[in-house]
Amino acid sequence: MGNYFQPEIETASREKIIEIQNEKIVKQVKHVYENVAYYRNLMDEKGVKPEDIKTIDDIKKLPFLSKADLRDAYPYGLLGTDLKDCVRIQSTSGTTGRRVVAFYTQKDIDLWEECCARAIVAAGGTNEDVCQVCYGYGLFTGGPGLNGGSHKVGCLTLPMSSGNTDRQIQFMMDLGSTIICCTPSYAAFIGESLKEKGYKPSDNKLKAGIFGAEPWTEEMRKQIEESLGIKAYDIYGLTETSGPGVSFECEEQTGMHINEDHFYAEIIDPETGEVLPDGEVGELVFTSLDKEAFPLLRYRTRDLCVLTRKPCSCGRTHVKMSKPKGRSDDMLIIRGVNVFPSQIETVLLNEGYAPNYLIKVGRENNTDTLDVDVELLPEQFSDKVSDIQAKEKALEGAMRTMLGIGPKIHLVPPKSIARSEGKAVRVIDTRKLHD
Ligand code: DLL
Repeated sequence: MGNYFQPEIETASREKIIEIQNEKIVKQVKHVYENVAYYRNLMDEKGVKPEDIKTIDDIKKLPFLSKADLRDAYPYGLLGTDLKDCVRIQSTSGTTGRRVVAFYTQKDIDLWEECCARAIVAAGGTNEDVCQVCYGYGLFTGGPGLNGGSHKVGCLTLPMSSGNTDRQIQFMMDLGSTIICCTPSYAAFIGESLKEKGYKPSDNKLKAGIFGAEPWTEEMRKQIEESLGIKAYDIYGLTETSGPGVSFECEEQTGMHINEDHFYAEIIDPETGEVLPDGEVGELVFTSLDKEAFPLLRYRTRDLCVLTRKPCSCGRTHVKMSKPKGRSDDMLIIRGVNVFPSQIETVLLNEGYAPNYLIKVGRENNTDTLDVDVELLPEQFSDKVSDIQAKEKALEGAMRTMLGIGPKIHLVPPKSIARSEGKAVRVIDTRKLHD
């Protein structure tokens, strides 16, 4: 049995959870129908009235919301309260062509921070910890969310934000940080920088890391755990539903517990919209059960994963989601074959390379091309061309086995691929420019 931030709810019986969800969904649908004209219209088009929603199972009757709806309704169209009741916005970077602006009342922020506090406690956090938050602060939800959670747990919080890695390391060492929160790619970079400065993993006081905001593989977890000397926990969330803390890993690390008292999760077939049973891979859909200012119902995340309700040794009863395999829109279709960047990462780390790579997809003579730049570690570097070529061939073979198609591998010198301080950019797909 672990420690919990809110034991009554985190270990509540299934009956109790369903009772809470039944009660909240009725209230929430009424709130949305009365206050969000955009969604009221979608419900009217579907012929669904708030009275039709009597239990959480009735949620299937409601229409979905998608990124396209968010774009259409930008900026105020999905607001559920008066602006005077909102105290903050957060937003996404908009790098994938979408800019989401989410609104929060004070209550929304309190509940969000509680979700992050649950994640920190699940990773072993207490008020004796020093929690270094190096997710970006500002519009991105990572910094503010974990910062708020860390305060609620009572940790000494270091609001570092991302970047300035020398300063991160200095504070980590001087103030004895015990928990670090950042993207997994930045954690890998911090590990690399520590080593370069001559520190061993045992030289720092870190015990746990809370990493998310981008897909990362089990191989990457192992690599980070070794380089920092910690246990690495996954955390998931998205701006549309609040930010980090929608779900988080406990010590069992077999999936992330979804905070089911606040977020109702469904898995659907992305093609047909049909709800799939536990255990099947599909698109994750969330309903915010109690958000006031930005109350999205049946929001399609595009993240692909699996739900499981197997009992967990940590004592938490909330449903677990698997690590997202990637977003359905991150999946590359190359010469008809589905390729996830995470598969490429798995091969690279298994073959002894560092997680510094860049996937380049293009089109030549109407055929898709797949090239991967892979950075050599200093000890792998050789100035003999034949050595490098042999390594490239070996890696191409391993990739072909995993992916079903063979990419062209280019081994590049140490330090030649840009490091990430936030969400790593791992793929450049120039086909899109010509489509
Ligand atoms: O990335 C919120 C967050 C901040 C989560 C810090 C965890 C830690 P967005 O920028 O809106 O919000 O991006 C959300 O990132 O739909 C997933 O595709 C991806 N994502 C988030 N967490 C994970 C994770 C934040 N643990 C999008 N594993 C989501 C894989 C993740 N993908």
